[in-house]
Amino acid sequence: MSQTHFRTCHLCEAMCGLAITVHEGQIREIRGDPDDPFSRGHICPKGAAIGELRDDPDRLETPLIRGRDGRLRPATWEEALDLVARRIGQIQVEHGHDAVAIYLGNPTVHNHGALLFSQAFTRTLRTRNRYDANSLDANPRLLACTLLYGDPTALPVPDIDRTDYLLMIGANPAASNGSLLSMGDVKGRLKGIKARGGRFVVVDPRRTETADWATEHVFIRPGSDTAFLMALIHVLFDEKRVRVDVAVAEGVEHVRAAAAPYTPEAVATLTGISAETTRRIATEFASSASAVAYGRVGACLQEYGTVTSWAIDVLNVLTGNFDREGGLLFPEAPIDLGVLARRLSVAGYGRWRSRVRGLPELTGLLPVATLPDEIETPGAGQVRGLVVVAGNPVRSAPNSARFEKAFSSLDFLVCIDPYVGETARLAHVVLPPTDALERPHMAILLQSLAVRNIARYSEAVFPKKPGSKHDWEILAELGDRLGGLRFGHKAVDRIVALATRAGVPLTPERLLDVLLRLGPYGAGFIPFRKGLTLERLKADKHGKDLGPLRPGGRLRRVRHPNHRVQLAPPEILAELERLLGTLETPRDALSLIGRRHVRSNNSWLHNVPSLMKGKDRTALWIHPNDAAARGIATGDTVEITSAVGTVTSRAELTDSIMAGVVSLPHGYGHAIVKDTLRVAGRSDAPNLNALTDARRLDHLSGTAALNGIAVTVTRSASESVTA
Ligand SMILES: Nc1nc2c(c(=O)[nH]1)N[C@H]1C(S)=C(S)[C@@H](COP(=O)(O)OP(=O)(O)OC[C@H]3O[C@@H](n4cnc5c(=O)[nH]c(N)nc54)[C@H](O)[C@@H]3O)O[C@H]1N2
Ligand SMILES: Nc1nc2c(c(=O)[nH]1)N[C@H]1C(S)=C(S)[C@@H](COP(=O)(O)OP(=O)(O)OC[C@H]3O[C@@H](n4cnc5c(=O)[nH]c(N)nc54)[C@H](O)[C@@H]3O)O[C@H]1N2
Ligand code: SF4
Ligand SMILES: [Mo]
Repeated sequence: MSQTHFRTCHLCEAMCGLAITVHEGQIREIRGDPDDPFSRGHICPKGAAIGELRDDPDRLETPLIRGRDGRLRPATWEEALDLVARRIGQIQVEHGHDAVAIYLGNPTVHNHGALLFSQAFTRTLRTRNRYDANSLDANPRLLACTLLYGDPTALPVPDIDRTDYLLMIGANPAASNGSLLSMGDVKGRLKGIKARGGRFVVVDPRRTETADWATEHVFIRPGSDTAFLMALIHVLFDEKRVRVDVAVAEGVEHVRAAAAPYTPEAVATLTGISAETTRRIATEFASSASAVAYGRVGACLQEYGTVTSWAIDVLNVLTGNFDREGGLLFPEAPIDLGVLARRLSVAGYGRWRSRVRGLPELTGLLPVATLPDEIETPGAGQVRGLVVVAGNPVRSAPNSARFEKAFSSLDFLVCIDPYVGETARLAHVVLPPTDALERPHMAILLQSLAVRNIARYSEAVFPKKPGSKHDWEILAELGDRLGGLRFGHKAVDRIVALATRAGVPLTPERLLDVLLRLGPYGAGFIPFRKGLTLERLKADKHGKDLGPLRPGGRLRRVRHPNHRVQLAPPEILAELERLLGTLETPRDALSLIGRRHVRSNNSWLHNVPSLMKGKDRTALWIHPNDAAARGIATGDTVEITSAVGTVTSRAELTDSIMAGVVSLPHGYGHAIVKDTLRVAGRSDAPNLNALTDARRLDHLSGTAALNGIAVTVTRSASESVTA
């Protein structure tokens, strides 16, 4: 008998509805669910391959412990969990709480059990050395929103379905399927802009797959976006196109003054964009019936990432497109994470600083780029133990060699991970969780970033295998051994303790039910009252459409006095001063940027055979002029050298990349794990982060500037390619 399960895909932010047909315990077919109101039947190759992750023979089935011979050997859960708790306890007793650090990787975002329980586990450790993948990704935007709106969870999204003009800066949703912006059916939605007569302009050093759906593509030099955006803002003031209600925002005059020196002419050399193009884009943006600017990884992972993210939102506010249909809107998700974040004191910036480099915390987490400094620098608070939950910093963070060396020197490293990848390879203990299809799924975070208000909860497709544990169970059991999980909020912790004693222990599902009941569509705790509860949501197999985004979110989400947007935070103005001094900096070196492909996902989907098929997609892309100047032809082996390392790659000539810019895919460098990731290990693609530099950070947020790396590229004498 076959059965079809409907489920939200957990692999990326698009939240596609999948229809998974299972026959006798095996997946027979995976299709897009045409009845999913959000994704409308859309699916990508990763969603179709989701079952291969569960069946992967390299997936761990038992915990691993490093033996005296230095090898990882299978162990029982009791043995492994006891050991982890004992070692963490010992290190903290001897050296203090901060001597144990924790790093939360990207997949925790797509796993509500891990997301909620890692919050509690982090607090249980009572360490200030907490890090997450946002400091390799979204923190510039989170900080910009903290400064503008007073809350890192106040993240408005572009109203893609209704806008007349989309200005997209450093994002490639055709490959990534969107980020900090959840939009099922990405292609349909983005192509829809042009189809309804709107404009869609992509600003990117590469003419991307997304640019093919746009009405215009503009090349920009990596890292120069702030200058470009300030020039757009300059033109708005210059041409008297600023339309902002004083009740909505304050600081307009400071922005005017700050933008004054940034004439389109002054920034043209730095950006590579002609003054004429800059003026035209500003004018067209401001005169569209509605318009919205949006930026993502390309905008964030640069030295002025926070200012760039700020300027993007400022452009929206100054043109009257903030909190308005067709512009920027705050979603109303079924679970209000803002409330939770405030209760748990997540919201905040600079409340403490990292010990060695003095980098600020944001949302209670420190920039991971400095973790090796914290491990290698002696003194009180030196990190000696590390817990990695669903992360691979040895590939995802800048300067991999440094991470590898620092992690190898740890007294104790535990990874909660289904694979022995580049980071887990260095661990003393590896704790493997169940596969995603063996657990229920609710994309609680992404529903707060969606272009329509939606709610969806999916049941597990398969029962979990006997003796296996979900991520949250692993975290809960470790928490128990360390004296009990705690959220660090007195009332919450008391309720959890009382309930546990009464035989109702905390589970992700119980927490979801409470959060849904308390949310904006919730039933509360009054029996028979209308509204969402977990049970009721379960009945909606294809998900629940809660309607289009609505204006008015400013009053709910902006936390500054009178709900007014603060356009001119002093931190930002100071950065703009600093930037002014660099406008004339000559750039001789080639500038290296990363890229994503739809069949890949950060560093960990390369072990899926069907996704690795097809022609090689990992070459160094280089413009024909730059190649000619170096005697390089397509297929040649080249050496790429930065301030921190050298890698070899094949070269591929393409005019889809701007002259002066080269590109490598991010997330590779698997040759070193060829015995434990046997499919991924066959790829000889180099590791991009062997070249990135942990010293190059966005000043305000401490986020690694992983793009725009100065490199030299030379034709290699030898023909062998190594990772
Ligand atoms: N140069 C460069 N570097 C980058 C980027 C870039 O564009 N350029 N992008 C950055 C970005 S945006 C991000 S988000 C980071 C990501 O950085 P990380 O989160 O550190 O790395 P991932 O590659 O996502 O690795 C995820 C790990 O989690 C494991 N995993 C997968 N599913 C689960 C699960 O359900 N439970 C558990 N416990 N483990 C699981 C995988 O096996 C893998 O080891 O990388 C960043 N690094
Ligand atoms: N298939 C796939 N999907 C993914 C992922 C994946 O690895 N693979 N990763 C997921 C994650 S964790 C994230 S955060 C999102 C990221 O989602 P996106 O940000 O949409 O993805 P990227 O492909 O990194 O797009 C960044 C774009 O910025 C450009 N760029 C680089 N430097 C600059 C610059 O200085 N200025 C400008 N203007 N542009 C620049 C790049 O050429 C690239 O086109 O994708 C998510 N989805
Ligand atoms: S686009 Fe993202 S959510 Fe949709 S099927 Fe692909 S990986 Fe899954
Ligand atoms: Mo990311």
